[in-house]
Amino acid sequence: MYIYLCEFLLQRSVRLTPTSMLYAGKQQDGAHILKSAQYLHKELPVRIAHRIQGFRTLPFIVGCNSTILKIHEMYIRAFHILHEHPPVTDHESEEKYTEALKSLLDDHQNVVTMLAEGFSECRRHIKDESMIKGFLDRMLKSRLGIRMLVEHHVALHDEMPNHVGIIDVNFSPRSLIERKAEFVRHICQSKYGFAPIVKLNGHLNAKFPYIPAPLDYMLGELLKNAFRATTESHLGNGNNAPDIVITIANNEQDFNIRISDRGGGIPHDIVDKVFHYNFTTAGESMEQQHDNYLFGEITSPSHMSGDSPGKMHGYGFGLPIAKSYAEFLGGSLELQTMQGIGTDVFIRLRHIDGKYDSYRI
Ligand code: ADP
Ligand code: K
Ligand code: MG
Repeated sequence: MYIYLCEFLLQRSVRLTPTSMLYAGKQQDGAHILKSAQYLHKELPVRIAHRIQGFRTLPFIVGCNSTILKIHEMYIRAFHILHEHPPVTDHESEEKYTEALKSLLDDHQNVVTMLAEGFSECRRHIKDESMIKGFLDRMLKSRLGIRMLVEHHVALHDEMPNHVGIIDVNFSPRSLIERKAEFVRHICQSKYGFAPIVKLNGHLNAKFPYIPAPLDYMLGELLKNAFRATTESHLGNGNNAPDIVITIANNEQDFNIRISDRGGGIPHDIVDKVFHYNFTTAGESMEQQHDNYLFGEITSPSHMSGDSPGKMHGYGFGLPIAKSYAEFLGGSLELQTMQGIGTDVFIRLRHIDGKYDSYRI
């Protein structure tokens, strides 16, 4: 095993631009699907070998944690399945390969939750915060990239209107935000008996090609935070809960989303820690103890991120994951808070329409 892992670690990963995925012409005979499968057949073992290597370099105390060990084994299994899979040469072998990919997507669905659980169990033994951050950032970005490629390949088989694989050629940030806000609002309402209203402004009519899934996930995390802060700072005074205001700004190069809440802001003594993996204030107050519906069971309609965001609350993974996804997508996530008033989160994301450099998946 070790020997042929090394061989893959030496190979260079070939990363694609979303633009090349968008314009990789569609052929009637399905040749584009065959080509996509052949690319994955070569590429995925290389990427997975690097993940396995990452697990091997974790400090002993972390690597021995039973949950972390389980994920490590899942990656070894995926490596074997994909590496030993016969080459894709025709329609029939492509179908078999795609079936194997689909079942791996399912098997790995909960990896983020498992990572959050595993690290929450063992990270108190680790003094070196940057080591953990380095491992998790690499792990989560790489996993996102792999899932985007595989989901894209699977989606190339479907004929979704306005879509090329996972790319929505007519993406509207407004409709995604509205859908997501409605979703979180509804759950908040049924839990607390009230929920703030979400107002949108800015470039509401903006439409452009984009891959919505990772953004869908990020918005879910950020909205959960904004709803939680707003409701918890207005308990017993729900009718006066201030709106959450979201602004969309679109330009040639990128687009920005600002989420402004008036949920009281983030206290001085913790503001430097909110981007640390596993840092959370959940569970501190009574309200939060029984609140595992709003922040405990939200299931994202997107399966791109592959985890049940429901279980994410309380693990303190929301902000650091959203930031690392934004960076993977050629952008950034920044937060500004005014203690006593509220918090603004800014997401900046690169376009993928090919007019400017984008990112590679
Ligand atoms: P979690 O939501 O699981 O606690 P996050 O990484 O999403 O993890 O957030 C970490 C912490 O940052 C939260 O527990 C909360 O204390 C604080 N926080 C995040 N967003 C906000 C916000 N909009 N207003 C106030 N506090 C926030
Ligand atoms: K956190
Ligand atoms: Mg959160």
